[in-house]
Amino acid sequence: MKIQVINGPNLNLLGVREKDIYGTVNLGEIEAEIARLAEQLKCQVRFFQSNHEGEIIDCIHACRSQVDGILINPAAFTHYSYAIRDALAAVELPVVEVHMSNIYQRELFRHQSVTAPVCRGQIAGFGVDSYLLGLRGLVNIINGL
Ligand code: CA2
Repeated sequence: MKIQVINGPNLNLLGVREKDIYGTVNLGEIEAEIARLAEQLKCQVRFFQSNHEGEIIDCIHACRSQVDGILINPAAFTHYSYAIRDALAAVELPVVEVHMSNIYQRELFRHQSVTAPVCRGQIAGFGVDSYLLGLRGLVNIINGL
């Protein structure tokens, strides 16, 4: 089983700034935790991060016929990128959306996710655990559980 993990804009700055909201862990450390869990769950994970909408869309397109599911934190694109939403819908793969922060506790503009309706589920508010819970959920979906 192969899973593509996608992280959107500014997540490369995790652990460097805004530590009060997102904690002190950096993206490399999050990816290492995901990789550790993936090994336990016997799936292969590959990682992609970009600050550019088009690159994220290209990555989603490349998932077709290459992976079994997508775990994505679209970051701020969550709230307005119809292009990423369309790309996720087009590949017809199970997608789980994750957010480190509880977007529903924050500014009003973060309460809307335009991408969540084309995902199988969304997990928000558990910090790094959002990724780990999301991965477990995605693997279960792929296994038909
Ligand atoms: O809670 C999440 O995971 C978010 O997807 C993070 C996004 C935000 O736009 C979403 O509303 C919720 C932002 C990630 C930016 O991360 C930074 C990290 C350090 C310094 C600046 C930004």
